[in-house]
Amino acid sequence: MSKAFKRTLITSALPYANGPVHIGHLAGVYIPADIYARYLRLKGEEVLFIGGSDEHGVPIALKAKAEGITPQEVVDKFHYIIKKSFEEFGITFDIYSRTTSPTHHKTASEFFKKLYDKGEFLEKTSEQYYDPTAKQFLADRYITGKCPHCANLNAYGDQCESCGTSLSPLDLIDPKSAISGSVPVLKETKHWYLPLDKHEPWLKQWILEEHKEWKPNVYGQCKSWLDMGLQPRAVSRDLEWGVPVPIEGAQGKVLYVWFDAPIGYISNTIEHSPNDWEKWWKDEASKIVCFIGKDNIVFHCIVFPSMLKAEGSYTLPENVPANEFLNLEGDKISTSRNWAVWLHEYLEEFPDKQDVLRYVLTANAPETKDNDFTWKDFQARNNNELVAILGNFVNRAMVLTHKYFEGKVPACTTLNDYDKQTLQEVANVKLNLEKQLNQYRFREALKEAMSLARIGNKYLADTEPWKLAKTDMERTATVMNISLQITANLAIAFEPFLPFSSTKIKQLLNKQQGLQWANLGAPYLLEVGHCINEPVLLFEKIEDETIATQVQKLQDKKEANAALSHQTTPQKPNIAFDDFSKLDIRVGKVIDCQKVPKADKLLQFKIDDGVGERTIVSGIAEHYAPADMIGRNVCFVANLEARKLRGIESQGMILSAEDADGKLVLIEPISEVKAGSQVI
Ligand code: B3M
Ligand code: ZN
Repeated sequence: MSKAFKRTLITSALPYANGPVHIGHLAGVYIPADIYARYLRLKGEEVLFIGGSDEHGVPIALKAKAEGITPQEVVDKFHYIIKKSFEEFGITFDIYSRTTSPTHHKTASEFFKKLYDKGEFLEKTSEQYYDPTAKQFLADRYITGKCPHCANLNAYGDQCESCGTSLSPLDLIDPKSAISGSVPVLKETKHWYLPLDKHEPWLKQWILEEHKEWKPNVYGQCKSWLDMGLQPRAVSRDLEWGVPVPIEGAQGKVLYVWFDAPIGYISNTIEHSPNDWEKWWKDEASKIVCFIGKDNIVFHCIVFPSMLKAEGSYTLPENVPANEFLNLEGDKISTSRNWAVWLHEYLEEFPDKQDVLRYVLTANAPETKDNDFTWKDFQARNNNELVAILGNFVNRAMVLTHKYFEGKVPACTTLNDYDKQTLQEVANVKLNLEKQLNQYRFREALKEAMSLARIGNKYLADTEPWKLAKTDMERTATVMNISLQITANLAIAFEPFLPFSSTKIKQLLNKQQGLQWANLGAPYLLEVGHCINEPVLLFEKIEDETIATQVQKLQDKKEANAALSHQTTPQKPNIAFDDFSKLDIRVGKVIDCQKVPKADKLLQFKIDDGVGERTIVSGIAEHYAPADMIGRNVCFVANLEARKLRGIESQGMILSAEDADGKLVLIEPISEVKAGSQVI
């Protein structure tokens, strides 16, 4: 922990370029990484902050196939959308590149080759599913079938997205190739494996003994992997899309996406600093910190370090501050179910409110456990914290200075004990803030920054300069000087968290220089006589209607999802009782039933409706045999306008229930009732 480092390399997980980024990405990885990078830069430290898109892997290839475009077209589309979102939210990557870049292909390829030449891989032949029609091996994701746990018919060979169970392709019932639909066969194929079992002893020492300071969620997950014992992991795949395996006889094989993606951190460093990239990766004095989400822990703490160790010339990560997951209104965020608040959509609805989201996602960050984002909490934190505490204090300091001192910083003459105590509290914030930031506790750190605004508010409330100004201008001047010094301190303290607001405070104060981290806590940031600008509100209240709109939008998404997955059809809008009473539903007895010629779905019924016979054509031929219908009591809409189906006039509609899979079941009274009885 107490190692002295000269510089810090910050990496953040490379998001898959198969969809835009959402609040979960921001909260879990990019905001904490950005806060850390900004903090270190503000301290004047040497920092390199690496980002980029992860553009390989089966889901991208699969998406391309489904949309009839190339994988390159898929990633081209999303790479730029993602990159733009990050820029808009002020994520200060020094480079945001991509794993389809030539530099990355070269770097990943050479990395593999070096390990291969050093004999660091095992070569193994095993049986894997092969599509005889498409003539290719099938990655786990390319095989679908019935889930053995929940009977979902569209489970993948690696996971059932319906019940969340991890699967292997051999678990699937009735497997099918997602490429051709044909039944796959088992066939032998050769792959290269990283023998993690061989790396286990040093990994245990390195993580369990030497990195006890890692966050408990990270340490705990590593420990349980290590306790279970590690197995060799394949680092190649039979696939067209990716970095080709750079050895003879490996046609049709690429590096496994989880082998090439972390090398992306290295490639992007090379792309950024081609001449001195090695100082970031190969000098013990560089501290490497990897920000990721919890599903990536094993790859960053066990697989990637083993790759680096096997290569031999790299430094290992010093810390991997992984976050847990952020849920949305009580449900897991999901790209495929469109259950997310997308960053580009947020900005359309809340233009210029990047900092509000940055604030809420930090204050509620899933640092130690999964957390929930709700629009109500978003509103409450904006209105009760940003507006009422931070914005309110800054505004009062500005307005009162204009009111009593024509917008000039007044002189601070004599400090009384209360002033001194307040300034001491202001000075104390720095240490507390640093302590939290150094331990990657960004929620707590944000609370510390906020405590500075609370100190300011309390100071104004206790000293009441609006009353003092009536009798004692000298004292008023001191109070306003101190209040403005606190405002300048806020610009520093919030810079890592709320960069846009920090810039605004600096503009309000008309002060761009001298607000580095080193000065945080100082009571002399603004010199006497300095002119400040006109007050402008930093934050605005978010009204109930705005929040109701967002909640409704999510509700609509939920209903659309339910309709899509056939789980429940969304309920139709309410109708008046009068509308309902217009329906005349009756019980009828089936006298005769025939198939309608040349119509697969239709049955022609003859029904005793209590007063006579009527003909009704119904689309249930796939569910019932005509002979089984005779003598049954059915319910039918009696007053539906007659219409012709296949030339037969249908005088009503027979009612049935439809289940999630489209199966139709006739509605029948539970005991005998006279034909013609009304259903009420
Ligand atoms: N693309 C998974 C993810 O986005 C993966 C991270 C790669 S980091 C090297 O969660
Ligand atoms: Zn399942």
